[in-house]
Amino acid sequence: MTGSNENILHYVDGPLFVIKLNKPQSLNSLTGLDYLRLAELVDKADNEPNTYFTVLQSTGRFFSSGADFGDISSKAQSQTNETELEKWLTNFLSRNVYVTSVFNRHKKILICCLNGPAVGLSAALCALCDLVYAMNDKVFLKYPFMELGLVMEGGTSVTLPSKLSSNQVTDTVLFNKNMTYEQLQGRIVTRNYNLNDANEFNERIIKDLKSRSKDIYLPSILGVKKLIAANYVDSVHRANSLEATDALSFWLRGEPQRRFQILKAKLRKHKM
Ligand code: CO8
Repeated sequence: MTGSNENILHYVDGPLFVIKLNKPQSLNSLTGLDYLRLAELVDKADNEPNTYFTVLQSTGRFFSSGADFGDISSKAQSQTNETELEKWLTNFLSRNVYVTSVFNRHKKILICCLNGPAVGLSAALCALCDLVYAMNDKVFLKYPFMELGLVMEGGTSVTLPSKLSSNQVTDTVLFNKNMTYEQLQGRIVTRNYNLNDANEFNERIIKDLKSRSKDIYLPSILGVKKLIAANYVDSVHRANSLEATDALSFWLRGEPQRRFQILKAKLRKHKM
């Protein structure tokens, strides 16, 4: 499996396959390899015969601050024999398309436990989950694609307008606003635990899911997932391909790399 075991932990507990981001010191920013490892674990959960719920959890004050700006800057500066097209096909397009499609085709119930904000591609993956639980009303999702010289990605051109109002999404994404708990409540976030401690929040969810799953015939829930997913899976696959190929032209202009470098140099940070 790709990447370090320490950055993303996982374990199986009865019908649950729990995946936990474990880089709180960088607010759970993820390198290209971390995103690949996350996708591999999600796929592993899909292939575990006794898994019905794939639970994404995290640590510290953010669920995830998105793509690691240091990683992208070092890829941008690396001197290789590759053309820019080859470099960004590998480091952007193929990874983004793969990670997004692994989430989109997942057959188990995908649950995102927001202990804090999620940004960028990680926030896009959150919008691909079937259930999203919030630790409290301070959580938000942020899609700073405009500020980074990018376009929508991770299926968000379909998932966000289908879950929220289309004009609200346009306003939020175009002007780099946070998607607040008030906007997410009942649309993306399905339950608020009203807690302040990430460990307690994570443990409560595991306990709740185990207790709730005792009373249901588990194979039926996969049948429900399959039927609901039939409404959107193809649209997200199509959007994933369009989004990534459109974004590639921005990478070839060099604008995202320039803006990630500014973040890395700490000359600027997103308004929260
Ligand atoms: N990458 C690397 N390190 C990060 C990141 C990140 N994305 N976010 C935070 N950190 C680090 C900070 O550098 C800091 O480290 P240190 O303590 O060593 O200085 C630590 O985490 C804490 O961060 P802050 O001090 O900045 O915490 P604040 O609460 O003041 O600010 C923010 C939080 C506003 C989230 C701020 O950290 C920020 O703006 N981060 C950048 C977020 C971002 O733009 N992410 C990328 C989103 S776009 C995306 O995900 C799609 C990219 C597609 C390419 C994928 C290729 C595979």
